[in-house]
Amino acid sequence: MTVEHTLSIIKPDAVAKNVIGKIYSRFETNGLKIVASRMAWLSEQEAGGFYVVHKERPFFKDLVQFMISGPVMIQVLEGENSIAKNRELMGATDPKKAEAGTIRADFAESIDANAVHGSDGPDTAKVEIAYFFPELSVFRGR
Ligand code: IDP
Ligand code: MG
Repeated sequence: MTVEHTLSIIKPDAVAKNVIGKIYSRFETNGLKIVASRMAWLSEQEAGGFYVVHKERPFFKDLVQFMISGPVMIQVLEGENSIAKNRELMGATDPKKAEAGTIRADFAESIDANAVHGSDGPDTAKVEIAYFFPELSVFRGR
């Protein structure tokens, strides 16, 4: 297995709930290392650019408004199989369908406010890491 990097975001709902540390602890106890991080209050343009793949979806406008409703914590996670591992720890997009013990089951309220983002594959991980950490070429999926 190869060491991968993936982009994770703790969304405004989870930051407001004061559970950054609890979510970081899930990463750390499951073999994912935080190798870059920064807190940011995204602009509409930054959030819209990040979610551009969802531009035509009916929920796009609400998603962007939610993502700019407060600060977010953005991190690069490193580890074997980290992309799939992080998705597993996150749980299903809709917290009501997320497995018990996952981040979304434990910390999220709804499909709109669902606590975390995680890259869904090697290509998106590469693009998303470069989007928020353009200076860290070492983490661009190599
Ligand atoms: P993911 O975050 O689990 O990868 P995506 O399908 O990539 O899910 O959707 C991105 C984000 O858009 C979700 O995390 C969620 O916040 C929001 N979203 C997805 N589907 C819906 C929906 O049907 N209604 C409202 N918001 C949605
Ligand atoms: Mg996604």
